[in-house]
Amino acid sequence: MLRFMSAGESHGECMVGILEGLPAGLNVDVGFINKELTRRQLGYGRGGRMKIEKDTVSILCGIKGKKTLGSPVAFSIKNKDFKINELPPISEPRPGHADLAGAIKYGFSDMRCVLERASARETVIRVAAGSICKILLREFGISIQSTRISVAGETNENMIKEKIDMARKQGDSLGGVFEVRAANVPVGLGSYVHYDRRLDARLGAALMSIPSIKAVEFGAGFQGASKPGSEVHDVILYSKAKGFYRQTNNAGGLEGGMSNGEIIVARCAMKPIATLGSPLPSVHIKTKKKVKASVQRSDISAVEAAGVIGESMMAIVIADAFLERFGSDDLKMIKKVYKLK
Ligand code: EPS
Repeated sequence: MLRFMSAGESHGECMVGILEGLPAGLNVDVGFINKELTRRQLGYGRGGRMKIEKDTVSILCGIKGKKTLGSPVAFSIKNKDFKINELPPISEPRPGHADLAGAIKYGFSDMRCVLERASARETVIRVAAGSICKILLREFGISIQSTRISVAGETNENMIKEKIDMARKQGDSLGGVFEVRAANVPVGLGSYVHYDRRLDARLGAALMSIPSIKAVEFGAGFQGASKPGSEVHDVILYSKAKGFYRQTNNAGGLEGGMSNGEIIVARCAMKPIATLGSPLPSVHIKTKKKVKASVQRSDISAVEAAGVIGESMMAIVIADAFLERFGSDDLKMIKKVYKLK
């Protein structure tokens, strides 16, 4: 089993992660991890923090030379904007953010204590872990990519920029939709035997866990619900060169909780970021008086970056399911088993 955990606050000293369950003998290309971290920082509409940070990973444990040892891999990313103890307290919860529920849950009156960990800064560690999983998956020809489909319902690049500029001027924020695709995934990852083994359930949970994601669909998703079965199910074909394959991919590469060999296609809906330059009404956490929600430095829109995070979450889940199916100790052995599949 591949396990992943992170720790770190947005303005703390650093973000740290542990990825456990990788096979021994995997060559970890730190340059590739750093490229992925840079991709997470990009996209029109990102905020001021991205001008401060230049995220780069330090591998702390689990690697000798450049190769994994089979032991847990630990890594860290420094926060240049390390100032957690100098930042002022926050008493005006932002609608749409973890602020209020988090403060009630943990008994804080200063919501700084919530937002520091609830911040999407944490996703930097997911991308570091996900890129290590991508390195593993590419040994087997599996690749994962994302595209931003729309921002605030708009698909044209220039119009998207205009919408983001307008939102910035008006102190607003914008959500959108991105798609993540995994190609060359072998048949049979996941299982139909229990809810928690289903690959679609595992992918769904991983993608839903990305901050601001409010909906995930696979393949034809919601559209499939309004069509007859004869128009939705993917006809099975066979050729010597391809083996079994499908005429269409409405299932998004997933049938019965398993990969079916077609491209896995997930689409995620991201709500607009909760921090607004022109804040919504709220209630002061102590006085209970009407106030405006707090305004923090933030992004206007981060749909492209969320796509990169989506790739990482997909990579972690697919790597886990892959190791489950083909073995997980020694990369050489896994390659032998994989050839026999
Ligand atoms: C982010 C870091 C944060 C935010 C953003 C994403 O940094 P700061 O709070 O210092 O500006 O820019 O997080 C949010 C929008 C949020 O609501 O949490 C990052 O590294 O991705």
